[in-house]
Amino acid sequence: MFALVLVGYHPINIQFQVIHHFIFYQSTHHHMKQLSLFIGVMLFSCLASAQNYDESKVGSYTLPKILESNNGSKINTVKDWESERRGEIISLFEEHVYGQMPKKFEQIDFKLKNENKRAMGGKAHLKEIEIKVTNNGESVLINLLLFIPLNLKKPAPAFVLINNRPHSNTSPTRETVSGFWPAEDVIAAGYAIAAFHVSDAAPDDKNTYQNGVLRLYPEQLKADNGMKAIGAWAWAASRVMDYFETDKDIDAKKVGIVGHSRGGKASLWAAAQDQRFAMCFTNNSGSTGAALSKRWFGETVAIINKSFPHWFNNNYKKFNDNEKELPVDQHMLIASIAPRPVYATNASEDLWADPTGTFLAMKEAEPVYALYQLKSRLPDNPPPLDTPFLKPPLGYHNRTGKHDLTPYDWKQFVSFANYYYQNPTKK
Ligand code: GTR
Repeated sequence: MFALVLVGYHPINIQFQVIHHFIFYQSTHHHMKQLSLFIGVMLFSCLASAQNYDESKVGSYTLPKILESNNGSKINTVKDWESERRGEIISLFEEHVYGQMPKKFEQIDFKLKNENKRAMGGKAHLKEIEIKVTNNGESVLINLLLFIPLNLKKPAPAFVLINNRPHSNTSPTRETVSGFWPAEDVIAAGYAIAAFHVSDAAPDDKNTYQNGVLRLYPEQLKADNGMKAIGAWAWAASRVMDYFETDKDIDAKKVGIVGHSRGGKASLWAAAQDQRFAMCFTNNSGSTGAALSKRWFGETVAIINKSFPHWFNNNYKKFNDNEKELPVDQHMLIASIAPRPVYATNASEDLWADPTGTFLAMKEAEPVYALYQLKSRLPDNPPPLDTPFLKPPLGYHNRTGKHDLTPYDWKQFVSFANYYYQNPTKK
């Protein structure tokens, strides 16, 4: 046991050597060997996955230059940005983080499975649509739930949630009403609200994530830069957009994509890839979402890849405990959505998702909005709790409380969208 006590005082490589030495040379009895192997592995994995919650330990880091192309030339204009740098950034994220985004498929069909023209006590029109996409002899079904406000000028602007929580959060009958998707509030504000569940696109499981969109694109599974679950969820969001373009009740030019946590990573990637999304809302999205990875605060690349190997491509694993080599950081993903507005959130009890790193990533995206003459209204430093910044192009708040998506968060999303579209209830 002496060797194990020592472990806590040594740098990680030495720790491993000490554990290894202890396990294989010091313990002679068979059971003792097994026990010490167990303890050693547990200890090693805890140490290897250590996260930092101390701002003073963040240290210095260098972010890749957002306004400089891969060949070193300066990006000074919208034209340079759009013709050169934006595409480079999307390719870097495809190659090293989220994987390729297949754009082609053979067929897409929309079937209205159920509707209620007087849902929510006569306040909304409910539509349940099955989106069937076929490619390569395989099909995937994405079930879309949609409420459209009645008694308002059509077409309606809309919010779509990438739902990564139980289906009961998005009840079509409204027998259960959840703060995660407060559809009544959003309808009352004059917006349509929609949701689809991530499991239709890619089950959120390392053994079965292939059983969805990836059946249509089997080649992706063989490529180190191939799409995985987060990519599949973002791909499905784009198919929802394909549907909206056919529904005369929806203003397809005013669709905001919303996601919480892992869903918020996907909402950013969806909006970056698909410029038809008018706005992006990324709630508590943290590591590989809206937070800077190179700060090494809260959840790290190594931790997320270890816990969720099915979210990001194989190449991303090369950056485990090696964030400094990443040719991108998450401010570039936010910036790739410009000039369209992005709203990011955090929660005070969710240091895992690095509130400060999220705020800083938003700030680091500002120069790209400035190319479009869009002045960010974010303050210079992380704002106090419960103080939303609601004027586009970049919005932010850090809510008191836990890691969650709540009616408070949605209320700010609606206000931010109102600024952008001018309040639809007032039209
Ligand atoms: C956590 C994960 C986060 C976030 C979260 C969630 O376990 O570490 O990156 O995605 O799950 O989706 O709620």
